[in-house]
Amino acid sequence: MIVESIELENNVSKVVSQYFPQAKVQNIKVIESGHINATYRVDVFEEEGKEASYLLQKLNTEVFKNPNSVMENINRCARFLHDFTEGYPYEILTPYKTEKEGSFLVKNESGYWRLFNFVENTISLDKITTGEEAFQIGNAFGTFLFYVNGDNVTEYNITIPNFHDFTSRYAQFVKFLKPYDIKKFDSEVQNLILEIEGYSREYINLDKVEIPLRLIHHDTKANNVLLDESTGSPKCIIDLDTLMPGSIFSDFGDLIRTVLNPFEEDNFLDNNKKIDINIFNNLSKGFLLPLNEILTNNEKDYLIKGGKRIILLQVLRFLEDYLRGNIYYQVDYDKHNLIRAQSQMNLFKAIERTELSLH
Ligand code: GN1
Ligand code: MG
Repeated sequence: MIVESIELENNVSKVVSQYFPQAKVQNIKVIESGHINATYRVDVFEEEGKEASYLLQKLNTEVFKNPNSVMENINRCARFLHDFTEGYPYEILTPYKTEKEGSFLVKNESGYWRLFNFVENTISLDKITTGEEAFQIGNAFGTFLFYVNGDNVTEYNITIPNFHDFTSRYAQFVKFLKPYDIKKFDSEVQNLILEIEGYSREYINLDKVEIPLRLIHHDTKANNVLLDESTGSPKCIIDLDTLMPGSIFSDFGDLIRTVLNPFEEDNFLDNNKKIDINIFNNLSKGFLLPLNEILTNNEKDYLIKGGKRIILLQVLRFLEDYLRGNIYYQVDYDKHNLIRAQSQMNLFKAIERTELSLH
C-alpha cells in the first residue's frame, strides 16, 4: 500500500511537471467514481500565493484504444463552447496542454494521463430522490446537447466503434455464447440470457426508425452533472470521453437508467419496486425543454423506447463482461458484473411495467 502510494505520488508529480514545470504537488486524492479510468484531485503549489487544484486522470487504454482521438473530441468541444457559442450556462471541462510539446496527453511508462480544470464547490448525486433534482439533471444534459449540437457532428471521432449499437452488441453476444452449452451455466445466468433474448426481439426493431446522427455524450449518468454545492443548480457536465456521434436515445437512456433508479446501479434487487412517475415527468420535462425545437418527430416518438433499450444494452454488457471474466469493467468482487446485470434487468422490468409518456 505504501509502495503503491509512493509510486502514485512519483507518477503524479512527473506528469504534473509536464504541464507546470515549477509546480509542487501537495496533495493527491483518489476520486472513486467510474468503472474505467483512474481519477485524482491534485492540489499543487505553483508559487507564493498561487495554489490550485486540477483533475488528473489516467486513461484506460484497453477501453480507449486511441487516446489522441478522445482528446481531440474533448478539446474540439471545449473550444467550440468557449469560442463559438454564446450563452452556454455551465463551466466547461477543459483539457490542459503540456508546456513543452503542447500535447493534451502525457505518455510515460505508467500510461496515458490528462489534466483538466477542477470545478470547485460542487457535489454530484448518485441517487435522485426529488422531482426538482430530476428536472435539474435532465435539463443540464438537454442544455449541453442543445449547445454542442450547434457544432458539426462529422468533425468528431468515433472513439469506441458501435459503442451503443444494440444490434451489433447483441450479435456479438450471441456469437460469444455459441460455443457454450447454456444449460451448464448457473440458473441466474441462464435466466438473464433468456430475458435478454426475449426483449431483444422487440427492441432490435427500433433500428428501422430513421433518426439523425447527433453529437451525444454517451454516458449521461446523473452523477456526471456537477451541481453547485450551495444552490444545487448544475455547474458543469463532466466525463466527455465518449462524446461522439450517436443517437439521442443513448442520452435519454442513461438518464432514465440512473435518474429513475431508486437504488445503486448494482443493487436493484426488489422485483416489485415501482418507478416514480413524478421523477420521470420532471426528468423528461427538463431534458426536452432545451431540445424540443431541434428533435425530429421520430426522435420524440421513440425517445422512451429508445431510452429503455440502453438499459437492456447495459444488462448485456455487464453480463457479457462477467462471462468473459471481468475484463472490461472494474469490479469489487467476482460476481459484481453479474449482480450489476441482474440489478439493471430488474430496473428495466420495473420501467417496462410503468406506463410512461412525454407531456
Ligand atoms: C462506464 O466509467 P464510467 O462509470 O464513466 C461505461 C459506460 C457505462 C457505465 C456503467 C467507456 O462509465 O458506458 O454506462 O460504466 N463507460 C465506458 O455505469 O464503457
Ligand atoms: Mg463515463
